[in-house]
Formats: sequence, structure tokens, C-alpha cells
Amino acid sequence: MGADDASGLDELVDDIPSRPFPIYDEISYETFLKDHLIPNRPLILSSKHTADWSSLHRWRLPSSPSSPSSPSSPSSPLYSSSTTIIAPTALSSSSKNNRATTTALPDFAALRPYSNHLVPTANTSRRLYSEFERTDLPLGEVLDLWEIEQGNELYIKDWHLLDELEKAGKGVEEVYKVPEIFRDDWLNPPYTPYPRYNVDSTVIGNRIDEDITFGAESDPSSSSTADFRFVYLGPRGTYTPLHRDVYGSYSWSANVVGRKLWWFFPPGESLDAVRDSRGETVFDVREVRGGKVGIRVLQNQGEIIFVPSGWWHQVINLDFCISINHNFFSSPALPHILPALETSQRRVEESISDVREMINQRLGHTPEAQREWVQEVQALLERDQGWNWAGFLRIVRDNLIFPKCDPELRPPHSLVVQWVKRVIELVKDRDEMMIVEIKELVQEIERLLV
Ligand SMILES: O=C(O)CCC(=O)C(=O)O
Repeated sequence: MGADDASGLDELVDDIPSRPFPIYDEISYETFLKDHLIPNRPLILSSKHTADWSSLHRWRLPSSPSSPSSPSSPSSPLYSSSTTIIAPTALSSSSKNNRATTTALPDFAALRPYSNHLVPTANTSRRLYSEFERTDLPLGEVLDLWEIEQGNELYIKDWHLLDELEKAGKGVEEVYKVPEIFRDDWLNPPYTPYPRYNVDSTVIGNRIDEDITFGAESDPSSSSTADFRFVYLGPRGTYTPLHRDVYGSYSWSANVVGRKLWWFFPPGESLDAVRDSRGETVFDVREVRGGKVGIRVLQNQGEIIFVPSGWWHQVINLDFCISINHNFFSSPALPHILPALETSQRRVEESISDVREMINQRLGHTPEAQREWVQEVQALLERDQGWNWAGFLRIVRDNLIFPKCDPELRPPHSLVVQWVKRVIELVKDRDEMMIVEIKELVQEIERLLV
């Protein structure tokens, strides 16, 4: 099923039950922690939370559907169902309630300054194993296609725009503002709206107007160079297949332009409804009962969805959508991260079980053989998954030393200590403790906890 099957979307949208997750105009960190992070439950932040984002104003066409500057006819399948477009939306009398929502057209001209960015572009009509075929293309080339109403199967995913802006010495304020409840983010660089300058190692995120070199390396609170802050852009019908987020992380996703339909499957609950005959989860939930499965949620323009750890989900763009999302985690996710890392490691171990035999043949069943095997697995885990036990422990250590936000936007210290201690207890029972770096990281973290 691909973007060309978007015709069934209206029907799917029409009978979505009312939204099952709490929708907040305002929420304190305390409520977020108690009602969502700890019980691992989703939420929706209303469009109030994005109302002052610059991208919201710059990336939406302010004009009406009849505007000559519209990149294409508003009724084009590229953009939306026949009824949508531009606030306030004019609806045909046959439209059902869920179609009656306000969406805007994307302003491609506002994205042209980023035309030379190489953006990962998925072809949603070409499946490749558990993903789509992807190519890195200059953004400008994809915009060119969309402007002439071609490429409606192309979905730009995981565009690191925010990282690119920072590397260019700019601030992310030209795009967005991370909602306060998501600032305790152990995975990404600390949120600062302004350029991150390399003045001295203690100054982060202050606006400084002199010409000073930019550099994340000297940022004491950035524990890795990884960046999990993305922009997604795609026409109506483009989609992300059924998956769980990387590392057992959380994610949040904000619709700057357009609406999305989400399917959610909570962890621990049976995914049987969306398994194929071999017992594997299906690629696209619409293969099953026309997609009338799981918890379906309509995300309106401007809203932000919080996806808890380990929740399976699929997402389809109901209009031309531009969204911004972060994968992230913080201390309440630690109980979920550990099993995710263990599962990844088991997969790596299975894939190189022949290497273990070779090591044992060479060294016998000795401690040296065991150490070599453990090191081999950790190296492959890092190459394959982007992190391993040492990488994970470095993140824990660095976030204990340099928290990413003010104390009122993080769990109480006593709870953090409790979650981290549990991690350390489990790591201490593992064979990876024979790696010197891991043992030292564990000792360092233990010293930080007292
Ligand atoms: O918007 C999409 O296509 C996918 C978003 C997603 O899966 C996420 O934010 O976790």
C-alpha cells in the first residue's frame, strides 16, 4: 500500500472514535511525570503549545486557496482530501466531522533557504525490508517535484534541520521552542534557542553577539554527538510503517502543517491483531481490517503527541504535513531502556554466533575468550545500533553531572537516584563489567549517587 492508496483515508478518518488521550492546554511537569512519564501513557498538547513557533508562521501559506501564490491547486491529492485547506476551512456539505478541520498549505518558498540540505527521502511506494527505500536528496530537488505535483510518494524523514542550523552557528529559535515538559532530554544536545557558542566551557545557550567559534564538542553537557531532532515533510498519504521507537526512547511529534492519523498499540497488550501468518507484525496496519485496529488518534494541525516508551505506532499524513519530532529519554525511561538494549544485544549476538565459536576454538573456553567475545559484541552493537553499554552509561553519567534543564522540569533527585541505582545493579551482574571502561563508568556513576 502506498501514497496512491490515500483514497481510503477519508473513510478511515470518518469513524475514528473520540480521542482517547488527555489533551492539555496547560500541563505542569509534575502532572506530566505522575500521569504520563511514570505510568508510560500518551498525551496530546493542544495547539496552544506551538502557537508561538516561528516555523508555524513561516512554513504555512497565509493565503487563501485561490491565492495565485499557492504552489498548486488546493484540491490536489498531494495536499489534502478534496475538502480541506486553509483556515477557516471551507467544507463540502458531504464532509464528515473528522474531515472538518483547519489545515494550511505548506509554504515551499519559506523552505528554499534550506534547498542545499541533503535530506533522507523515503519512497513510500517502495518497501525495503521493514522500511522504505531511502535516498539522500537535496531538499530543493524534492521541493521542485512537489511544486509541479510530482513525487507524491516521497517522504522526507529524519531531516536534521536543527542540527544543521546549529552547525551553521544559528539558533533553533528560527524554527521552534521545545515545550518545557520535554526539556529533560538525555539523548539530544541541551535545548537552547540561541546559537551555541564556544566562548568558554561554562557558557551554553546565551545569546552572544561577537563572532565566536561555534562548537558542540566543548559543550560539557553534550554527552554524545548524536542528534535525534527531526523534521518530516510529506504529501497526503505518505506514511511511517508500524514500529517502536529506537532504544526504547520516548518521542514527541508536533504538526506544524497538516494533520496525521496515528495507530497506537500499547506494550504488554497483544499485537496479535496486526500479526501476519508468520507471527511478524505487519508493515502497514491497513493490511488488517482496513486499518480499523488498535487505538486510532487524529492529530490536528499545531498539536503535539507524546509517544511513551515501547508503544508500537504507525502514522499517516492526512494532508501535506510538516512535523517536528524528537526521540528522547530521561530517568523515568531507564527501566524501559535497559530491556531495549538487552534485546538489541541479543540480536547482535545471534547474528555473529559463528564468531563466538571461532574465538572459543582459538582460545578455548577461557576468560580471555569470554572477554574477546564481549568486546566483539559491544563493538558491533555500537556500529549497528549507534550505542552500546558504555555509550548508554556515558549518557547516564553526563546527565547526572550536567542536567539538561532546571530542577523543576526534572523528577525529584531521590527518584532519579532510585532509577539509576537499579540500572547500576543490573549492569553489575553483566559480563560487560569485564570491560575496563564499563567498570569505571559504573564506579563513577556510583560515586555520583552518594
Ligand atoms: O510522523 C511520522 O511519520 C512518524 C512519527 C513517529 O513515528 C514518531 O514521532 O515517533
